[in-house]
Amino acid sequence: MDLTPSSFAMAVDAQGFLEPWTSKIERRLADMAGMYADADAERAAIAAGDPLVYEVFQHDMPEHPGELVVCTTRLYPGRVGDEYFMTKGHYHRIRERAEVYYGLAGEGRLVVAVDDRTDVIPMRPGTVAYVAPRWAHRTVNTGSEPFVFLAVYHGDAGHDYGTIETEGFPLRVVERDGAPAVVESR
Ligand code: S6P
Ligand code: ZN
Repeated sequence: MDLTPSSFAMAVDAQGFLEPWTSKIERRLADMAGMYADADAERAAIAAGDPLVYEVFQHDMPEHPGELVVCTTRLYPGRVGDEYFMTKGHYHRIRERAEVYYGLAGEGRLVVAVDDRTDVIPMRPGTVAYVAPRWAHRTVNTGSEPFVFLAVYHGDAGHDYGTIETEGFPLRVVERDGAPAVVESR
């Protein structure tokens, strides 16, 4: 592995299109089936066309702790029942790996959890959010436009989705009387 990579520049626009990117992830609702509280609404939305929930453009780097991966997420507006579109959410596989998010467009929430602690961080363009080591993190689009943000994390961090798939997140962000509200997961 080349541990002395070239220094270089990337470009990102306000819609989160990153150049150059080396991998792209598209997640449709069926790719995260079982994560929304309203299973009937989730099934109906998948049957009705399985909407694109989010895309990630990433510039991959060697899996080395000294490297930094840069990526952008475009999380589309929408709901499943009363629950806003969200990312799957994950822990980093190496738990002691932090991450920085920078809001580019739209509005949303960064929901974080560790042990019995939780926090919900509002994000809008210009917000710099710090995800501390060990905290699970998930983003939620509470607006009517794509919620777009840039993320930077260590090359060796990896992703643990399985723990969230099994245990879920302790909080959900839902629409109540036309506004976002945070409720405990049952
Ligand atoms: C990576 C970082 C983000 C997410 C992306 C999608 O560590 O936290 O780039 O990967 O927002 O979310 P998820 O939970 O499907 O990876
Ligand atoms: Zn992460």
